[in-house]
Amino acid sequence: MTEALDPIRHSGTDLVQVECPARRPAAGSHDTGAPLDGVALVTLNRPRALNALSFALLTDLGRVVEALDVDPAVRAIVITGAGRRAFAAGADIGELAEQTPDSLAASEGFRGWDRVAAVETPTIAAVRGYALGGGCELAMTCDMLIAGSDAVFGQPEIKIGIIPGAGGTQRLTRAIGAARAMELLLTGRQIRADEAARLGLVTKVVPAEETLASALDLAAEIAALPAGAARAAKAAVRAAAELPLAGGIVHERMLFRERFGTPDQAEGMRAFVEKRPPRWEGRPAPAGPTEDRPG
Ligand code: CO8
Repeated sequence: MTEALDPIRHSGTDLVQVECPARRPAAGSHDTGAPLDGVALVTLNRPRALNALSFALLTDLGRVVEALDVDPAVRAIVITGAGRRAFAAGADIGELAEQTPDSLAASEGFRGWDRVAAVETPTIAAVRGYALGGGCELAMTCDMLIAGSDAVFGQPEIKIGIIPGAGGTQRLTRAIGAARAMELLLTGRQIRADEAARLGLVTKVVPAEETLASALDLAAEIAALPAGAARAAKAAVRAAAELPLAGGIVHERMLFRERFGTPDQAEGMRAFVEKRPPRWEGRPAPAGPTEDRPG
């Protein structure tokens, strides 16, 4: 079970709220359903500024996801935005306007996206409304992306004289291909959920009101499976974006071998042979870096 006294893991901060375990919103009402075992919900909480990602919010977000990542009771993390209008409308432009090349180089602000990217626990973005600039970059940093039918994605930085600076040029290109990414990055054009789905940017599109419930359902499905295998699958897919094919296959083989001898591998295969449901162990301690792991 989770440690009841850790405020970061269980309620977050003013800017980044945490519900752990998350509760699934009941369809058509404001009531909440039963707690979802193993699922944490992280909510970006600046709805009046369309959840613009200030440096303070990004710092809190990094602290929160890192705390959840080492909580053995957390096996999937959903990130969403407060309110219906936005996941996040980008980095806080008021703050960005004050920056210089030197201040940005010294800033910890960039690390918010990197800290989300670095967690080993599977992450899911639940996007309603605007996911623009750094908000789109944050959604793309997650492993899966559930878009409400009202979601709007884009990298509009060119319209304010800059370019994406939190991975947008790289992750958008990997997600939808260079020619399509170029058009979106060089025009700043916003796209709606259905186009984002056609381009392969999102996992699936759902009716707007069902966005969070759908993301939580996906998280609960993943959290019910063996956590070590889920982390290994995530690490292997992530390696595909960073390694040449031959290196990626070597990495996958190493992660595959590591599963053997784990309690979950033994239990999963024994349960199959005995024709009964498996009983999964708790999550193993997060693995430290090894020479075989990329980056
Ligand atoms: N930053 C700060 N405040 C914002 C932002 C933002 N990105 N987006 C919206 N807001 C605020 C508005 O200022 C407004 O506040 P107020 O009510 O006090 O005036 C409030 O949110 C509501 O916004 P609007 O009135 O503009 O609402 P509209 O429905 O008219 O428009 C839009 C919605 C289209 C989303 C519009 O707000 C908009 O264009 N926002 C900016 C989108 C944008 O350009 N995003 C990219 C920002 S740059 C970036 O993200 C770079 C990331 C990498 C940098 C890494 C640095 C560490």
